[in-house]
Amino acid sequence: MTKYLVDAKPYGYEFDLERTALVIIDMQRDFCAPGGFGEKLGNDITPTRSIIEPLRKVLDAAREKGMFVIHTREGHRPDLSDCPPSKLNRGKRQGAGIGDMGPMGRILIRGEYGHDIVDELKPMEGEPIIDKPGKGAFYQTDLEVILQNRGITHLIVTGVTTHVCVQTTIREANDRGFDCLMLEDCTAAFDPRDQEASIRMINQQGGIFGWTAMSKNLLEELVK
Ligand code: TIU
Repeated sequence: MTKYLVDAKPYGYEFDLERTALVIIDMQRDFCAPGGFGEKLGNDITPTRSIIEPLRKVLDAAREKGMFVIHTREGHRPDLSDCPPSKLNRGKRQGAGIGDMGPMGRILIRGEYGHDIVDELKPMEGEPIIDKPGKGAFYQTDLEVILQNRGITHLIVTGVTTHVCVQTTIREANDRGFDCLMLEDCTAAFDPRDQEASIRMINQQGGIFGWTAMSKNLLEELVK
């Protein structure tokens, strides 16, 4: 086992390379490009775009080390049969109807251009893509069994948005016994207050849901 110790809050995050996965949540055009779901909900997408570059560095380092990498995408079947009416109705009230036509195709629909992952973070062969209907990556997906089969116990979690899909996934993972490190500068919320609050919610009370750290702390450790 190759052991690492990352300077993190509330204390050092220790992991074995072979038992750790880098999880990249929903880095889809629908959250990071103009005209997508994120922007249609009334948000400024500058923060979600700004993490593409630091995240790319982490992804490169993880691939270099042979760390297991997993990508997720939020989205639905074209006939919307897997989209709860409640989710559909709330999106419509906000002017962001799931399935509505936008500049990148139908919003949050699998197979559409806007639903796919941004070019800079395109998955490589062998890196599973988890298509999820909800905010949490464990809900109604095969993520847990994929992690179990690989002997994964630790997750380094990145992506968007911090207060919605990233937090929900970390909470789900924590209850399933995974030790999660969230990278503060490789996650983004549309509002900086949500980013700050999310970081505090995770690492408070002795690491109630997990750890947080800046990506440079992980990168410094990985090059050793
Ligand atoms: N709206 C919002 O902040 N996020 C989502 O709806 N999905 C994800 O976080 N991926």
